[in-house]
Amino acid sequence: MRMPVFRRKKHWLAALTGVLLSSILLAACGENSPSILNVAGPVAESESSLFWLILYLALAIFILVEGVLIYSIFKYRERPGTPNPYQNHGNMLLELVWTVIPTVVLFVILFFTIRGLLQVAPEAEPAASASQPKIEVTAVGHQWYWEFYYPKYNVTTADTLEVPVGTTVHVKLFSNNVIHSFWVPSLTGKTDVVPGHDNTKWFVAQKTGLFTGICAEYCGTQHANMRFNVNVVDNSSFMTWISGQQQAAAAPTDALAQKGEALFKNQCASCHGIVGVNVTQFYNTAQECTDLPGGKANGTPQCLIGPNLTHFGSRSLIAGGVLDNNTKDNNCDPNNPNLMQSCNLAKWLKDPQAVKPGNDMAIGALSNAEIQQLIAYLEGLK
Ligand code: HEC
Ligand SMILES: [Cu+2]
Repeated sequence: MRMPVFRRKKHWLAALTGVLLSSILLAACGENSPSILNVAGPVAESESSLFWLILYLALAIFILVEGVLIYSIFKYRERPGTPNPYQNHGNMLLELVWTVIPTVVLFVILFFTIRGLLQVAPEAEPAASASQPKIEVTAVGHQWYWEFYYPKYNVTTADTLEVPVGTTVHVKLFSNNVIHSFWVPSLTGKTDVVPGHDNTKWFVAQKTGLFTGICAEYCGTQHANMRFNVNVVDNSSFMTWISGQQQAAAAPTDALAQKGEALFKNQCASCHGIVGVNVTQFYNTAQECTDLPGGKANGTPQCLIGPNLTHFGSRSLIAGGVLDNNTKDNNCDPNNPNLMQSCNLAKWLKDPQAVKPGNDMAIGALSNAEIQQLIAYLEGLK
């Protein structure tokens, strides 16, 4: 009896599977999508080349094996009266061939994997030179946002890591709470941020633009909202940005913002620092806020639990990327009659627990007028 090899229904299933699989691949192709295939630096390049190598090898083997299989199914299918085929069980040559070929393939993959490991290892970090000094940054994993401290410039920021293009960035990873994992798919692989064990990593961004960073280790309920941006800019923009960030917060001039500052001192200064208002300078959390002797506990002026807000108005994300700041459709003009609906900071201040349930910003309810004053103040801190 002849078996129909493909039934209509199976045909459709195969087509559907193909479409679904290709949509997974294509989903990684959007601009700015956090993917190792969206390469913007040597570490990601090494990772993605290994991915493609393994994919192409697997594809070649798949096509070969399936080709022979399908060919055999048609060519040698049972017909009425065909005798039993030749039995080659125990054929030494065949056994050897199909043991040796996979071994060789796996050794090829092993070779390129080890090469990749060496390419991204801490030892492979490009050396600094007089013309190309490194940027040193300490990335501090909080629950649930990233803080970035530049020891050389004594600058602290949150949610956005600003770096110059073509420069080696040496990142020290610090946590004084739980284990996080620092990952910027387009630029560099994942490295755990372990309390009591400071890992380091490095990357070089080869093109300017905004790249998404992610916490890649489950670290509590809002783990998924612990994103950050890496903003890669040219050298002179970076230096301009640094000198702006080094300044203390500008004293507000208009009445609304002045009320906002007073409110901040009253209700927010126990968790947030603003240089020139409730703290005198930026500080190195990784050095000062440890459990070691000389370290300070959360709540002391150096170790406040919330992000430093000195230049909040210049940042692009709010609270680990749960909301955008500074986008076009985000209208935070304090005189805008629709402020409560159109400004993301208003949504955050109205009810931070609704926006990001479980986060550590526990505050009493603020009136719309108070929120308006705080927005006038905080968005003005450029
Ligand atoms: C009990 C401590 C606490 C108090 C009080 C507090 N905050 Fe926060 N705030 C936090 C924490 C923690 C975060 C980060 C939350 C997260 O991302 O998970 C935060 C985040 C923010 C952010 C986002 C900053 C960024 O860079 O992402 C703003 C803006 C902010 N708070 C404003 C305020 C204002 C204004 C007040 C006073 C009305 C206030 N906070 C009071 C703890 C506090
Ligand atoms: Cu985390």
